[in-house]
Amino acid sequence: MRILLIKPALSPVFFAPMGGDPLELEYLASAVPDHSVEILDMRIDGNLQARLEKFRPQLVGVTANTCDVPVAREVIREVKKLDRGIVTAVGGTHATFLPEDFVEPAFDAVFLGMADISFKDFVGRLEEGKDTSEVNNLALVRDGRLQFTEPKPFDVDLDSIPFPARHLTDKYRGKYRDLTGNWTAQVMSSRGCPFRCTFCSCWKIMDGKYFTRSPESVVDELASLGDNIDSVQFADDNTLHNVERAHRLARLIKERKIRKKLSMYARADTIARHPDLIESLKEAGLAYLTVGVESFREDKLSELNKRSSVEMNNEAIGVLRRLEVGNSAHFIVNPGFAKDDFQALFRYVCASDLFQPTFTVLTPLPGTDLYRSMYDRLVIKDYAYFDLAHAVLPTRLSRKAFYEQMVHLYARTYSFRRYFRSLFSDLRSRSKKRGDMLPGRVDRLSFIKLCILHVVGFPLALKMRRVYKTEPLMGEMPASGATVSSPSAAPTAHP
Ligand code: B12
Ligand code: SF4
Repeated sequence: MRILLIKPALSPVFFAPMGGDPLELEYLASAVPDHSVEILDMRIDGNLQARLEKFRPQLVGVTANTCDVPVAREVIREVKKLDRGIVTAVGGTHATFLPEDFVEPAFDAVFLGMADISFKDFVGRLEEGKDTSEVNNLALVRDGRLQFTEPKPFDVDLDSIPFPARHLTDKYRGKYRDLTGNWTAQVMSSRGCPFRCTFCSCWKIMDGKYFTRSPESVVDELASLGDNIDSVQFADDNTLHNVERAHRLARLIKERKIRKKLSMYARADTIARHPDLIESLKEAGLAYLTVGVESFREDKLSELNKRSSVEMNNEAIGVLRRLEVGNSAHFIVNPGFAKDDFQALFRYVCASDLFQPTFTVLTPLPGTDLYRSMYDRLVIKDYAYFDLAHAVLPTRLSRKAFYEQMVHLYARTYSFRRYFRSLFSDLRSRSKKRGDMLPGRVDRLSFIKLCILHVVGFPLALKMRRVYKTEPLMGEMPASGATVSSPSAAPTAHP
């Protein structure tokens, strides 16, 4: 069977830069090795028509996060327009939580949750001309409604899943770069997370369970990556939760002399409690840790059910600084922020010597507890805006002032003034030759990179400053026509 798997283009309102390779599609392709599969990454190659005409697929699948939904729907409509006989499918986070958003004639099947097994079964049955309603974890679009198949909880040994079919995206590899320009690959070493943060859908996708691969299997995969790949991003929700496993992973990477720049997600409490683990990972190539600091206020951390504390966050930041591990602290900006809150956040960033923080806007993503509790307060219901950069909830400041504060926060955080100040204080501390001298700011960007960031960031800042003018606030028709479904109407992936 000829199968085309599509990563949709970024929506025109999206702010963040393009990420890495479409790991979900590489995994799906590896689940059906006996079929002819192609991957079209429309973030890079927009010529869908040409690919459809050349490859003549019998099955087309598209993946979609919530912010991709409007574009993904357009893609599938175009496919069906060309040939109604092509079977179409959608999967990914959004499909898992709100499958009813794909009830339209262009879609044939919606995949719920992890699809490593269900996709293989689906393709097998299609090939044999059998009814696909026997396949688990599907919502089939029939006669304008969803027909759910038997749900089956994910209980797969991750080591038994074949490595992702990366050869299918090799043609794009030069475009998959990390923030410092290295060629990257994504590697999944675990799925799910045992924590229960209210704003996060990761734990919901896996029904609250945490699955891990053995360090041996992960290291085998790392070793299989070509020399052209310098950097590896762990596409996990919580890479280091099992500390013993993480220690073993670090040991094996060193033993097998694998030299890649590694970047991972980690919780602050794990970093604070296990500095020895971070040290060992650093020796193994850990170059960058993304840390969910989320807030500088205790009450907000507990509101988000983060099960961490400001003290823990501070300790983690201290560990990373002492061990000289590059990091990005993630903060959540609440749409209810007043000017003072923005200022307090900036002061915390400065006091903690954070040089590459990321600020995202609190967004009720489908599937999260927040979505259920905040649904009625949404002021933007166009999915394209669920990219964590737009405020889809009401802002306390005027919307113009809110985005100005966001731009201001980024501008001050990444300012030349901060750069030179910290450089100067490093030099001063060095010249004093103090015995307890702290290492320099490891996450401080080089001057050249900071200049590039300013050049790239300038148009983005302008766009953000003006975004309030074009936002589809409630009461107006969203441009994309793909709007939020109510949580009560939403069947869960595993009812
Ligand atoms: C790594 C990662 C990234 C990477 C790249 C991911 C990629 N592959 O391109 C980067 C850093 C670039 C990224 C960016 C973003 N991300 Co992200 N990311 C993740 C993370 C941690 C892992 C994703 C992953 O690769 N998992 C491993 C693969 C194998 O699993 P999978 O993606 O679930 O795919 C399986 C199934 O879903 C299914 N499936 C998926 N697609 C399809 C398609 C078909 C046809 C079929 C049959 C099946 C199927 O089969 C796959 C194999 O079992 C997830 C968390 C999570 N648990 O999903 C968040 C997550 C997906 N990201 C999220 C968000 C919000 C974003 C951003 C908007 C953040 C931002 N502002 O930059 C952007 C969106 C970019 C975009 N336009 O799509 C949210 C999405 C929530 C939502 N409802 O939209 C998640 C769930 C995290 C969260 N906060 O809850 N992300
Ligand atoms: S935010 Fe992080 S710690 Fe919290 S549930 Fe999601 S992945 Fe786990």
